[in-house]
Amino acid sequence: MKKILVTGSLGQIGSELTMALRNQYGTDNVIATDIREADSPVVTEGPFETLDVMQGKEMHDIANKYQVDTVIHLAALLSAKAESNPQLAWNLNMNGLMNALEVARELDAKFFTPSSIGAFGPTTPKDLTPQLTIQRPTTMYGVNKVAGELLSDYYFQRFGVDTRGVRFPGLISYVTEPGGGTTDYAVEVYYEALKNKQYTSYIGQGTHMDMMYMPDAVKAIIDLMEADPSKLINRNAYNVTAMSAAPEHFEQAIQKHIPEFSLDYEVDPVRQQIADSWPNSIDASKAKEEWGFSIDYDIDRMSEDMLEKLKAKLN
Ligand code: AKB
Repeated sequence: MKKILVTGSLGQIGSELTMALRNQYGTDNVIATDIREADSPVVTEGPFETLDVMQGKEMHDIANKYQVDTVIHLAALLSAKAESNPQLAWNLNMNGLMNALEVARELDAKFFTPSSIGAFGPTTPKDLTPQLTIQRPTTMYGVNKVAGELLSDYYFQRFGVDTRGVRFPGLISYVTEPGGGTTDYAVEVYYEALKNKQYTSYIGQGTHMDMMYMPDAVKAIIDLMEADPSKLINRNAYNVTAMSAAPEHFEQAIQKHIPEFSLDYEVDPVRQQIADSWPNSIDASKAKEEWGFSIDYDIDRMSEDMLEKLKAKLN
């Protein structure tokens, strides 16, 4: 990777990935784009262009101007938001992806886009969900993610575009909050623990979902993009995870640092139904085998770091 275009660079993944890529490959070699501008180092400390990913020609013109050799396409609507506006989700998630894949094809660029545990559905085996298994999701986001995995495979097989992807679990970060996902509670809980020592979870007790700390997610993207292409059998997209956790596990991990913290429940039926349709835990063995996926943070290490960094940020 030498000249990298990132879409959705002000989002939850983009704001950290862009800075990590600039550290690794040089500031001028990472062109950040987003539909909006913001007071963020992503905008102020390196090349930045405003871009609506639904405008294919504009995306092509920016990629061509900087002669990019890698496209990292992150702009998308998350699961809960997609459920409240499925038509917009289809337009943004699918047409944005198609435009980005076309840019990669035209410029002969490497390509990454994230899939999600949302690509699984209620008929998928729930525990240690295999890499290759039933994928009949019941959400618009899930439909988009499965179609995205297939479309990325298609661009690889039909046009030889070097497409790669992972199925991310819920991502937890202290830098940028997620917007409109089902797993967002796992970020909110840390903010509320520090601010109010109390959190009301919209996801019910005992509901397990896979989660990962953002530094591990950023590392996974960079490692996968650097991996030897001849080793990649399951390109689009690899199961990756760091932990399978339910709300009470976050409560226990936080209480090790804030003993008076308490958690109660007020379940949101829409997001609970989405969570219930997703796996309890996924099997990341193919990612480990094919490109050496590994993690540094379990729930305890993550909670310690998250609380420390968030405390500094909120003060
Ligand atoms: C969401 O909850 O929509 C995302 C995801 C798991 O893809 N965090």
